[in-house]
Amino acid sequence: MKQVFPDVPDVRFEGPDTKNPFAFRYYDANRKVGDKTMAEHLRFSMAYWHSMNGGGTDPFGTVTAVRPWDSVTDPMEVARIKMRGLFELTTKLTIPYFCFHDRDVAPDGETLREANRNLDEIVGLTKSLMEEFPTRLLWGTARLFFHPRYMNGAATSPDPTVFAYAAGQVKKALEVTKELGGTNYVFWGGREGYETILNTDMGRELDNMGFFLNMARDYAKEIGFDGQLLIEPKPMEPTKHQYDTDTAAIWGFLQEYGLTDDLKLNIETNHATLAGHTIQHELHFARVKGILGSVDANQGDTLLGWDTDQFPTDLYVTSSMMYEILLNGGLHSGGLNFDAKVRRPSYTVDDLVQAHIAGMDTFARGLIAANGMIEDGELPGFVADRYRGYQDGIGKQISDRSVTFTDLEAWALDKKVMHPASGRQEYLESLVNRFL
Ligand code: XUL
Ligand code: CO
Repeated sequence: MKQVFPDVPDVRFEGPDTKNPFAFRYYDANRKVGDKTMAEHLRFSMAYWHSMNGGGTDPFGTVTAVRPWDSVTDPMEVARIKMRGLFELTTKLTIPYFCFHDRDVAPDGETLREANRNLDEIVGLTKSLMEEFPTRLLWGTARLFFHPRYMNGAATSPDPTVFAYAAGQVKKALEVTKELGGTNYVFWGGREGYETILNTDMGRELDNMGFFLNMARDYAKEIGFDGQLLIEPKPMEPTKHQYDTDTAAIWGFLQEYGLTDDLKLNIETNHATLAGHTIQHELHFARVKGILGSVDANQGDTLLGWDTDQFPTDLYVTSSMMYEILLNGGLHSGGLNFDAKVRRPSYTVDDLVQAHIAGMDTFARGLIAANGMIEDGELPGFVADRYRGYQDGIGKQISDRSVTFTDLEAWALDKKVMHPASGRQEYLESLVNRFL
């Protein structure tokens, strides 16, 4: 069969000195870092919606991207070409996984039944492509934010007919994710939030969202889907406020609605930026609560208040991410999904390929740096040592929860000077720099 991207070469590791823009300088799939290979640590994934559907549009301008299917008019034929194109590109880039929303890969329909029929045809094609290519599904999801019916949210819509439709759509998306051997399934709230509190019954909306996710979890179990369910935080955009604001807000939500055993988090770098956190904060919080599932790897622009979804090229950021991921014992069934789009002026296929290479190399370097910090031991050792007071004396009693306020007052009443050890922030920041 004719290739969709015949001009894209196989991308391979050539080392830091290569001048070849279609080679990896740092990502060396089989190189061991610690106890695993780079490929085992990093588990990269391509996002169908950006890499196949992204055209470079913005609120001021139309499509700039030039793609092989531009002259094809039949939407089902375009869908077939793009899916084949995705398998080709991931294979040439040695990206082992991809992710998709239901409506990314096949045209919508007048009814849910019609949309499902279109989806089934493309799922059939995808299964046969999986026999021909090594690419596998990291996660599937449902697009519950694009169609006008979802203007007020899906599970949090004030309109129960929209809630019902969304449930039907997620049911099907879970089925096809299972059929394609998906390792995870993602819930991203999209418009689960509000534009104004003036028209919003927040209590009912949150309860409905909790019920919706309980039904989704139950249905996943009913059909024997053994992948991990993931929920993705984002504080705003497209709506003014989204309930899944950040990792900590979701942790509270999962506890209230009885979902902590079954849902973990898919954490996105740019969403952390929008929430006013570093991505390290978000990954760290999820790690200590045991809910770090997967990562949408991109980067935002700290000077802009929107979700720019840029390819990750900031070495400092990827190092801090890989530090948390290594301390988490890896991503397990999750991966690093490039939920990232090329800039509007980067309109060629070469730009798309080189953007993925840049992201993969930046994470490879981040992995090496983070592994260096952990093997060196000074940084994690400093943190452990900072809390050593909790190992004996009054600290041990506090750790054992064997004291009351009255006991602590009695202990403190006549103590004169309490001067904690230095936090040594500047020293630690320069320590991190040694590994970059
Ligand atoms: C939107 C976003 C989504 C989710 C999947 O900001 O990140 O693409 O990752 O719905
Ligand atoms: Co995302």
